[in-house]
Amino acid sequence: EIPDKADKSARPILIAANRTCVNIKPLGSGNYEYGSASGGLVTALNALKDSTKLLWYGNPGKNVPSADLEKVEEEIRAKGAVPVWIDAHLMDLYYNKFSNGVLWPILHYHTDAMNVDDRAWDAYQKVNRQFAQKIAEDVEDDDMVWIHDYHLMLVPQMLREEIGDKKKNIKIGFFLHTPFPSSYMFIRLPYAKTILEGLLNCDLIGFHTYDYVGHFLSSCSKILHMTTTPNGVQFVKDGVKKSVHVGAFPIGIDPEGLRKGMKSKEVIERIQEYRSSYYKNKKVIISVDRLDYIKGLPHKLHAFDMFLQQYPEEVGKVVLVQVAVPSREDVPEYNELKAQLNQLCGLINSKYASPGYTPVEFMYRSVDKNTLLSLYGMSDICLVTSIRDGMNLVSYEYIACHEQTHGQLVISEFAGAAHSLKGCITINPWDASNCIDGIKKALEMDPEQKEKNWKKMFKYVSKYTSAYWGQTFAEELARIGPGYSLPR
Ligand code: GDG
Repeated sequence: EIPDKADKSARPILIAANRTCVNIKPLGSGNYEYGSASGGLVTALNALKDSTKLLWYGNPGKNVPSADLEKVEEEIRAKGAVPVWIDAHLMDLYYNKFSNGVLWPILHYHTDAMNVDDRAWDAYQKVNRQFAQKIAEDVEDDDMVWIHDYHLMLVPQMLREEIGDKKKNIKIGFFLHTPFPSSYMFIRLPYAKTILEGLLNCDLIGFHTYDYVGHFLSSCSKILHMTTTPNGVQFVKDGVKKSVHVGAFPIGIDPEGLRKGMKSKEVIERIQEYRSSYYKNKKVIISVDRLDYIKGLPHKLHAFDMFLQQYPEEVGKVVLVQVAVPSREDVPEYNELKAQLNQLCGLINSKYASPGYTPVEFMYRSVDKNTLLSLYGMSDICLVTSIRDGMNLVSYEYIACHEQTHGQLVISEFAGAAHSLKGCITINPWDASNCIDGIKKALEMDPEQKEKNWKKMFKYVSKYTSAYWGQTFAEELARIGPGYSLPR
């Protein structure tokens, strides 16, 4: 049974993620403002918070002087979070250099961007140890600990080490928000064996899709020579038989929240304004991505360029609106990509623009929620060209916002979401002519077919929500106990 929130004495589920759900902002003279962090994981776990108490470990964004540490920690704890303070230099090595400079590229098959560096690996281990120590201070018998994402892959093992045999039946779950690559790719990582062995201290490991589950299991069998079954790994450690459950838990969104947002006066008026002015008599393709090489932005721009070249009658009629959210600006590859995209947009716009028509509207910034909903709502097609993407929530959100208009989704087969959504148009972003056909098909689709497609996609998005995801993972973790047994 997962702990019931209504029961005041119930223990919370301990959550660990790089960033915690509370942000702090120093106001000077020892005063701080506390806000809630935003992002996919916060939204997804907020749904679980309705039924269960959570205590969320992570870095709150800003460090505070040592004199304020105790007071600030108390304030943050009162909001259901626990700060893990990470020194700025260590943070750069652990976050920018290792998590985003080594792990992120290899998990997305992008080894060209993988810069292996032992100092960064050392920092990664230190920060994971800090998380483990902080959690170990609070954890109690029978607690459930749910660790998130590639930043914290050593925490399960380190937490077991920190707890030793002091606490009993602690259950540890881990969820990876990225893809897990094929074993032939993962083995290129010099620390592959240590990371896999670390993860196998969990009771339950979850991925977005069955493909990723399969890749993880084959890494365990090929790299660690372990016996696997379709839903787990069995092995003997220090003479004790262990079993780790591995499964697919596809993440979702909060469609109800988005539908409500779409009914707000501001969003309705903005959509009307967009459609009756800037985009009057035009077809709009919307794309919303963090500016990241996994999102295939150059591939998209190249395909759109080819589309306008192949169909000159569409020049002046079809607009690509790309929101590119600044991301990881301290990692060199991201700045190089930004320069490349500016250049590509310039080339396309200089080729096809005319007074009143800019083929690519490229916005390098994040937008507020109502703007995002208005952009989703006013557009005819959502185009996702990720070259790898764990799931891709933008595609789900777009569907949830098109109840009246049945906008179509053209999505890369390399995004996890393409495999769950029946009714989308899948494309290979490496194949420009295939992307062009996908865009054309979506633009020319008749209204009945559009409605049929949309209904299938909406059915999925409405059922497999973020609440469903959080609940099923937590229930599964609760069900598989008693926890991972310690060597005796
Ligand atoms: C990782 C994995 C996996 C984006 N721009 C704005 C904005 N957003 C919101 C979207 C959406 C979220 O950010 C992006 O989620 P995605 O899933 O599309 O992509 P990643 O950021 O790469 O997420 C991914 C996910 O984790 C969850 O496991 O699906 O594969 O890479 O919710 O709406 N929100 C606002 N303004 C923006 O400008 N308000």
